[in-house]
Amino acid sequence: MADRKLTRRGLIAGGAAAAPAIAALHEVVPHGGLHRALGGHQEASASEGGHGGMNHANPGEGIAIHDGFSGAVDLRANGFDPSEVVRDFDYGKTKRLPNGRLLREWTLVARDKEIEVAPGVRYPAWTYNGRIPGPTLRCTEGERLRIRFVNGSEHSHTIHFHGIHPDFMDGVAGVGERLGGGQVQPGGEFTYEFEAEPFGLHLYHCHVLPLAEHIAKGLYGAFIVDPKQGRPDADELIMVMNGFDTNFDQANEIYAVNSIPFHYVEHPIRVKRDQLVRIYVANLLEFDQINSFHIHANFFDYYPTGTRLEPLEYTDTIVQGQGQRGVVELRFPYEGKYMFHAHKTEFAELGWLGFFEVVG
Ligand SMILES: [Cu+2]
Repeated sequence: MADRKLTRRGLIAGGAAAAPAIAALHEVVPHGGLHRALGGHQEASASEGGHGGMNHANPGEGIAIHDGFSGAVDLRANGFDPSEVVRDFDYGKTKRLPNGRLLREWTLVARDKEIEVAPGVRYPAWTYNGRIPGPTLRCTEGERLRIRFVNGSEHSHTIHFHGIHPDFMDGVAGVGERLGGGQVQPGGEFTYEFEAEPFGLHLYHCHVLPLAEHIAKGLYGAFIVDPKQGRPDADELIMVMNGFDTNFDQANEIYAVNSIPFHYVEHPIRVKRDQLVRIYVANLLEFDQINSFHIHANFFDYYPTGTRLEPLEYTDTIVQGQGQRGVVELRFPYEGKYMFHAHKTEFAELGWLGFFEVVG
């Protein structure tokens, strides 16, 4: 379906320009929403009267929780599963330096790779280590960090880390070249090295022009610097809010956390009642002005950028621009299923929607 020229903005705007496209969708999906049409017509016909592949995850009511994609993506072929990504923190390898400090090392490889971003929708992505988001790199403030970047892609890339470091370690095309940094050509490599500071939830992403394309294609990930004293014990989760422009019209047709739309509807994130849950939430979404994060039937403490140990807000909804991120902490006092989604409801209907399953 990736070759189907479906323009979501045109559809939402409605009017004469959108009418032919809407008519075409209705031929394919008689009772379907515009986003269901993205899911492929074979599955869509099976969804008539049954609301697609979602009901089996919610037996009993027979009422759809969303009007989303039918079928499932091939997670094995993609090489990453959002149910694992959500708790996957990459601490790299460490060794003690002669001066007593800890050196922490990773290798990140840029690779061009096709990712099935919704059932039947294959997207020609650019990845770090074959996944989107890239590995969630995790360290502790004050450590020395060394990240070897190997460019196995057919395009030039970099890794630009958020944090505090000298310019030639900033991974920006046109800045670091005098010392071997800057743009890394296909087949080339560069090793970034800097201090882990400040503590908080940060990001890394490619910084080669056109920047929107290099980010939208998938070259980004989360970068957590833990405070020296640590944070209270918790069940920790990473949620990178993102999306995909599957028809290359500079607007997303698909929205998600950790890449696969509605994944956490079909596979709710299981947490324990009364346990502290800490969610690292980052917005890497390209093209849209804002993103947001909302949890149902609960409130949370919010630490913007995670750079202070005192929460700034007690709320149930936050808004983030691209590159903004923060730490969410909460406990679920009741067992059951609790929705979380973008309170940019358009995004929720296009995939940015999931559930916690709270167990005793
Ligand atoms: Cu790039």
